[in-house]
Amino acid sequence: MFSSKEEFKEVFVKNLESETGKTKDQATEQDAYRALSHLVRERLLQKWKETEQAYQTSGKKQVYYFSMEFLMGRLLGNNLLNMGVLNVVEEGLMDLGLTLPILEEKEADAGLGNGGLGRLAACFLDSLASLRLAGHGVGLRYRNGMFTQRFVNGQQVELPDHWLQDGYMWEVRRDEAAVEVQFGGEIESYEDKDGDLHFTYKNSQSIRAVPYDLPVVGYEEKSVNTLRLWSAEPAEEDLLNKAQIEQAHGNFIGHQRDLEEITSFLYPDDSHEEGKKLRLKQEYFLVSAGLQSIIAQFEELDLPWTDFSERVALHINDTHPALIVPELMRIFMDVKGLGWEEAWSITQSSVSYTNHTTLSEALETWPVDVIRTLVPRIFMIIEEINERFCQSLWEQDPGDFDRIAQLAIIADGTVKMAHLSIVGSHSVNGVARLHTDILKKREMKAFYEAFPERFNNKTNGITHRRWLLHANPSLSELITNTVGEGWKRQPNRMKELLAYREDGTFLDELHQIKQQNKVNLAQWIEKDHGIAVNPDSIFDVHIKRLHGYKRQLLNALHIMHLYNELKANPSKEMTPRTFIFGAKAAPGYYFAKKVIKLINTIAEVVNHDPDTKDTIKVVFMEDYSVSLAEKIIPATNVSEQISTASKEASGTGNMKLMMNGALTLGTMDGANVEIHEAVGNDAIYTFGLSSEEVLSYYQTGIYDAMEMYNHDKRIRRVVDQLYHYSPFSKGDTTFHELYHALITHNDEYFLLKDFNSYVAAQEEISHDYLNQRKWNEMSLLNIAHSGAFSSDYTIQNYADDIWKISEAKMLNG
Ligand code: 26V
Repeated sequence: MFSSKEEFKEVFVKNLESETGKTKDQATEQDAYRALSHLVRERLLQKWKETEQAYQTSGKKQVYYFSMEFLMGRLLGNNLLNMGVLNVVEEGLMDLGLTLPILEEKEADAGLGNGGLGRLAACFLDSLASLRLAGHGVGLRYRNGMFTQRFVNGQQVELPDHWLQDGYMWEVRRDEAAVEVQFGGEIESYEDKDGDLHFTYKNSQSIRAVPYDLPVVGYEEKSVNTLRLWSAEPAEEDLLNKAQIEQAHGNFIGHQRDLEEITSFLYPDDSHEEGKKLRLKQEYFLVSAGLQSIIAQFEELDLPWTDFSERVALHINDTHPALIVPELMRIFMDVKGLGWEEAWSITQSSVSYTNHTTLSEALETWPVDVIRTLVPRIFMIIEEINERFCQSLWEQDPGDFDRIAQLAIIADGTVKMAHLSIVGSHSVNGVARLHTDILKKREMKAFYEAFPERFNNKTNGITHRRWLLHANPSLSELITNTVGEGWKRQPNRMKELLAYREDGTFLDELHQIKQQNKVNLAQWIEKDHGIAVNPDSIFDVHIKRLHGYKRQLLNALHIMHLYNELKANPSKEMTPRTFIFGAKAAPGYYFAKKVIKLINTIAEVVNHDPDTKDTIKVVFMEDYSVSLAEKIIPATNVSEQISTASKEASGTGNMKLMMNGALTLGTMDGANVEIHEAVGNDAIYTFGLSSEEVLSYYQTGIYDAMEMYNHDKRIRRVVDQLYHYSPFSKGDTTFHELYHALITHNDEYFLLKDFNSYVAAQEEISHDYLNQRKWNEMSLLNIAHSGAFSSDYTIQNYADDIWKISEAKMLNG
């Protein structure tokens, strides 16, 4: 579109003026953002169409990644980058007195996800498009994304996220592709003249599902894939039958609102199963609408149903879209007239499933009654799947009732969504080596023994385009100047940087870049939070959802400990630190909210105490999001990945921070294990119990938190500061729950057990940081080895092993 800066400027100004009716100088930054996005969007439309045609005509298999969450963040900057026009645009805008980053800030951050699972889905879309793989996202267009977080009095307050308020530039509504989804009612069956049973709905409620498509631009604009987000609206026939509805429901508007409610908000808790009917409605709505449109597309090819799984792969991101299995069966049997056996074989060979957590409280189960009333036909099919599955287990092992009870899909009046997902698919994967091992050896052992060939590992990854090229342009430039352009397409080639590990000039440059990023973040913190932080201090960063197992409280206890040490001896030598937090707590997660309050309280105390304020600073950044992460990560020295071993399935923030030259301070959990292996023992700080030890403590129940408290003065001091009078509690009972979690409830996440080894690792960091040469070298090792964690490799592995898809050739080269 813009082969030169001058051309860009001309088109841009013309666009801006004709769109707004203002002169260039009258236009606001918001106007400029919109005009620029419009230009980009126009150009994309063409490429998008070409990609779609190429996929259809090439006869290649297409993957549909079903996910309740896509945490996309902002798109303008990334689109410009992937289209290869970032520099031209940036320079052109500069000539016009505008700065691209400021315009980028005008875009709403599409926060349609909670955390790791949703952001992973977004990284995967970026990799699919960049590898020219025909893979698309299928999700929901929540009118309210992840809530906006504010702190009032140090406490989290949630505000709705009206991200669509000013209109969203990147979506295209596709009325022509709308479908209807049925809920409730009764099922009637009848036999046809051949004696075949048929099922029809009576009195069901029909809801219109309208897709909004977002273009997903691949690097160098090789292909433009699609993220299709479904929105719930009243069905057309409802509008025609207004009078009848008024009679039946009393209130037409209210009834319409009920229907639209399905896509009104994202459930904001990713750690506790909610069990709300509306959530199940969302899940079925996603699955049914998504499948209907995929099947309609397949039918355009005029192929026999037996070819379905050669043309279509359906992936379920965690169990949330698990109803894909019975819904596909329903469509094949009730609508397309296939028999059970055939429908089942196609279903199983099309569907694959990723597990993202072993936390039992997050595993989905639905009461039988809820499913039966909401989607009666689906429930019948689940029952039949269960029946046949249990029968097959019996045939394999007659008389082993225990095994059947353990593996059954329906048990104790609930449907186990993980079991349904495993039984209905041909592939089950975990998201890091350790996680997959735990699934095989423990959580899903019986399933693994029954179907070993289904289980495989796919360690998570992150897109180096957003998290390095876009978020950290100066580091990217240094890498390119040092090893050439190759790493952009083959991120593993960042390893070529290893040749510079003893090159003083290179290490200095690396240091300068980190330093400048820290200065930039410090300015942001000062502006946004009114806190002055020292860019020469260690930037120690803990950014992720707030959860007991992620142990933000352990970090907080360590800061309290440092405070105590400094107060006892104000002249104590201590490397200055800035502790930076970003985290949202689920609105109903009482403990997590208390941890936020505690950290904000600690910040108040240490940031103002004359004995500590020049050595330690604490900043809890409000409203953590994708775009905030992009600001923090390039400026980080220490990456806190301190989950209780065995609990964090993978983690992906660990990879983003590593890629930007931070050193990991972590437990041997999730993908930390693989990061440790990649960088070697000397460029990472590990501490704490191993996953084996943790799991064995849970089994034996011999851990005694009270003993840790009784026998360790430092531990007792910080724990007591939560309960008794202290600068933090001020004699209040605010933090009593935290004390109880640690002592009365025996410290479920082993904070006290790991406290000393954590403090020791932190001391080592403080010591090592003083040797800047050594630190920079370790930082380099992390960057150099981070390419292995690009989601391009992860996606290539999914494509080869699970989906069996290969690169599509575009029409025009
Ligand atoms: C559960 C629920 C329960 C019902 C309400 C909404 C909701 C939303 C999400 C979840 C599942 C959360 C599982 C999850 O996010 N796992 C994370 O997945 C990351 C990507 O694989 C991984 O890096 C993290 O370690 C893992 O915790």
